[in-house]
Amino acid sequence: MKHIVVGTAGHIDHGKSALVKALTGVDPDRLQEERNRGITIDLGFARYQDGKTDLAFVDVPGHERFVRNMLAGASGIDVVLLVIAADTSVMPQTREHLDICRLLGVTKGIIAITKSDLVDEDIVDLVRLEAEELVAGTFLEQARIVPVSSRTGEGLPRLRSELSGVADGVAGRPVDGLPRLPIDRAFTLRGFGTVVTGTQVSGQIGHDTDLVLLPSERPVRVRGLQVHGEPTSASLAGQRVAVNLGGVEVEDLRRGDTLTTIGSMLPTTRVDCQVVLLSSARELKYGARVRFHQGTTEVMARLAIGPNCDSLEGVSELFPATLLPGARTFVRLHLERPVAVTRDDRFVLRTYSPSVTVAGGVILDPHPGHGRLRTERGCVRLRNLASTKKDAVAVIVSQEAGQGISAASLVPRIGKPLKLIRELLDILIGDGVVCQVGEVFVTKQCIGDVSSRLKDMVVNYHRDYPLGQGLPREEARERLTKYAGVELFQHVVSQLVEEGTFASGLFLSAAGHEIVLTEQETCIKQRLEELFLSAGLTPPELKQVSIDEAFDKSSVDRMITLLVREGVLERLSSLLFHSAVLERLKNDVLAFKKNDNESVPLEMGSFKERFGVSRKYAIPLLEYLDYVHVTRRVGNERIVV
Ligand SMILES: Nc1nc2c(ncn2[C@@H]2O[C@H](COP(=O)(O)OP(=O)(O)OP(=O)(O)O)[C@@H](O)[C@H]2O)c(=O)[nH]1
Ligand SMILES: [Mg+2]
Repeated sequence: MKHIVVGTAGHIDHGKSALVKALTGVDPDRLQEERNRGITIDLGFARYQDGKTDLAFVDVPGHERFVRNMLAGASGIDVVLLVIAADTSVMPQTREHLDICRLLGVTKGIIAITKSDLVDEDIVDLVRLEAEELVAGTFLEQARIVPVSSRTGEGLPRLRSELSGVADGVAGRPVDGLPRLPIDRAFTLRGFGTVVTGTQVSGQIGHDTDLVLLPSERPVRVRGLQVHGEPTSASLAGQRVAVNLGGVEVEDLRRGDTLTTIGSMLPTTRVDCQVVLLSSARELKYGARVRFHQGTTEVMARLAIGPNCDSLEGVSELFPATLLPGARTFVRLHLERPVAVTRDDRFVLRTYSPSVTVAGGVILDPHPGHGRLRTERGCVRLRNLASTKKDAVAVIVSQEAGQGISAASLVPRIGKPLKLIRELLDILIGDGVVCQVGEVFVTKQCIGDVSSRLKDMVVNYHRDYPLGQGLPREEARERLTKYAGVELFQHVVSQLVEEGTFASGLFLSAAGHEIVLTEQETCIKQRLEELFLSAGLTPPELKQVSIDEAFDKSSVDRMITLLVREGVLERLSSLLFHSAVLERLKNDVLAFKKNDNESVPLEMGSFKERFGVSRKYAIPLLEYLDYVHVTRRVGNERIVV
């Protein structure tokens, strides 16, 4: 069974509801108020089957005050049934509804000239001409025009057959997309609880699926499902769906909410998009407050105008101050309430007051950040976003810079399932544009940028600290926080070590970097070594180290640091010893043991006496011997082990 959603469109009182009733046998005007007043206020639903096709009808109100309801119904339809009454012909909402269908990207439809029983054939022909003129240049240009009378039934069989013909040409929607149902109605059904309905935009929703309501991000569970009025275990894209929900009260739901799976979409208050202003509309100024209609949502928005989509000539044209009729322009919409939208979503803009449909567009990035729009860079970004999905992924990855972005986080940005995102990332990796670093993806350019920053930092370090052993990793990472997340930083360091640019080690230093000493420094170093060697176990205190008045203190200190780093000198608490001296001490102490393997006691007193040192030296030296496992403390005693 093929499922098609047909939406009515047309001016008030032109016979839309009567036609739906004549076709389906069901009166779509279900509200008492609608029946009393004889007008449609809110969406109505009906259906009939024709062979293997199930046609679901969404009947919309024609009254100009209820265009917002019309918009909620028109989103998600496959075919529009544009209704024009033979006795009054084309009227304002005929035009507005047609504009809306165009802006929402509806591609198929039929024109019904209703109330044909009220006029003679000449008038029908005149209305046909006016209809043709109206739809010239639109998606309905080639549409069939069928005169009908809901009162006499004339023309209905032909209309049914034309509808089936159009339905045959409707391509099935992909069911492997993200599950998504914009809610157009929510009510309580006795014995069931909360029920919501809508036209499913994409994907599949199954029984017992855990879903999330957006923008509230409230988790809910599917307790039951109906498609076109029949119970089912799963609903698919393109179907009219009723979902019995667990975990939510009807008061917590409203038209415009979206039902989707966790992680598929995120609420947003800022979107970058491409819009086109209707040729019939007045220009829209920068900052204008407009009504944003997407799916079944309506929210107020402010317009920030970006670059013109098409023109490259002249800066004033590239960054227009107003949206001009007919022009395609990139804009950023600042929404006054969070909504669940994603890339490729079509929307309609209406002026605030009076409410008139003026523009439509498509979303390019549902989470654009704060990057500038009206710059050359902003322009390049938007053009790439408007290009292929692959280019859009590359733009978003580059926007996340050194922090990178995971494949899962790209899902709500691109509005496509993880599998497709991974495929796009693989292509970008193959193209050499993007790299995977741990869990995240970053552009190759960004890696190159971090890498050259790091190399510069190390070069500068060696210049500023010629005797330094290298830039501490942690310091480098902190200084690069703005440019690289932890994962990227580690990646770049390993890469630089691997390719032989950096030496491996705790500190970051250029491979092959050698410490070059001045003649004076070499001399100081040598003299220091001699001094500590000859001082043996009783070296001078650090403060008192003096080799020659001629040498400045800081050079001496630097050479001491260098000798310590090279392992020539060893620091034992506040004293420095030559390593050869300590080595000799170790051997001398071990020699106490002679040949037997028994432990020999070693007391402070005997140590002082044997090595001729005072307590000041004996304490650190004995602790050192413990440390290197030559001696061991047992209670208050110390033994040679
Ligand atoms: N003579 C005649 N009257 C019709 C026909 N179709 C509708 N009507 C009458 O036209 C009036 C309006 O019809 P509706 O079907 O409610 O019009 P609508 O387009 O749904 O109006 P809204 O939903 O309010 O925009 C009703 O009184 C209908 O009985 C028709 O084919 N012939
Ligand atoms: Mg109606």
